[in-house]
Amino acid sequence: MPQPPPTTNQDAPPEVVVSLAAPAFNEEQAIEAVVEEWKQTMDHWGIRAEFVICNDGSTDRTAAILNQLQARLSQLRVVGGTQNQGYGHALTAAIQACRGQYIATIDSDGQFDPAAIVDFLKAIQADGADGCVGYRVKKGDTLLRVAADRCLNVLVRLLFATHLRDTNCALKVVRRDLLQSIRLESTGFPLPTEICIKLQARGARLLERPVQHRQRPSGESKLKVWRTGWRTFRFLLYLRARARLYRAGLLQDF
Ligand SMILES: Nc1nc2c(ncn2[C@@H]2O[C@H](COP(=O)(O)OP(=O)(O)OP(=O)(O)O)[C@@H](O)[C@H]2O)c(=O)[nH]1
Ligand SMILES: [Mg+2]
Repeated sequence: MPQPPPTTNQDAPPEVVVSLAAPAFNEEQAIEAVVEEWKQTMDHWGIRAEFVICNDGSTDRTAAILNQLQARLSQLRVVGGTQNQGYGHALTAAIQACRGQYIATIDSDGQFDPAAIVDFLKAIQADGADGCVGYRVKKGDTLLRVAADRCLNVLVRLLFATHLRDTNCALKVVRRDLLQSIRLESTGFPLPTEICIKLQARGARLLERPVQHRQRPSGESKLKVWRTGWRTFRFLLYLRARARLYRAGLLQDF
């Protein structure tokens, strides 16, 4: 069983090893089974975990289901308001509310097997790394989505000289103190990529592990490929400009 690392963070409850941080928007068909799967997996491996979900303005029964789940699962905390502010905004709110030694970012639609988090924690512990990021094998997506992700990874490598294979894979485990200290700006789908770029700029040592990616079991995708692609492109150029100013000493924070 992965043990918590030594921490200097006084406010960290030492008993929580990992906080699963996830956004949820209109996931009424999946959310209960997903949270149950998280709990069963963490219990099976004897890992003390908490689940932090940001639901911002779902128009279906997601909020009601989460309320019922919260009443019987003490590890579950739900954050977020009534106004929908986007994937990145929601995931950042969940990250900021986490209290475990590590934060595992994950989607709430059931596309990722939570057992991968156990695998990541073991790898981090064996290596002493700061975090571990997933790369999706046999991606459960359409050809267009797979192609778009490949283009994104090439672009990120060119602009930021990163060695990482799948920066926009939502599944990552990172030391909480490190992740919470990073200024995250993306309110949309580029957030997992922004996390990788900024961790790398901090000199974080990151491992990579393969993760299975299931097809969305139910509900609807919130990602519109062309719109997201264009917004991601603009955001990466903005980040690149900031990175240059930071390296030139003209910005205090990247
Ligand atoms: N709170 C919140 N969650 C969101 C928002 N947009 C997406 N999500 C959640 O973020 C996760 C990823 O969104 P998806 O639409 O599944 O995106 P994706 O996995 O790239 O797309 P698919 O593979 O088609 O499912 C899911 O758990 C969504 O419920 C949002 O605006 N607010
Ligand atoms: Mg999905």
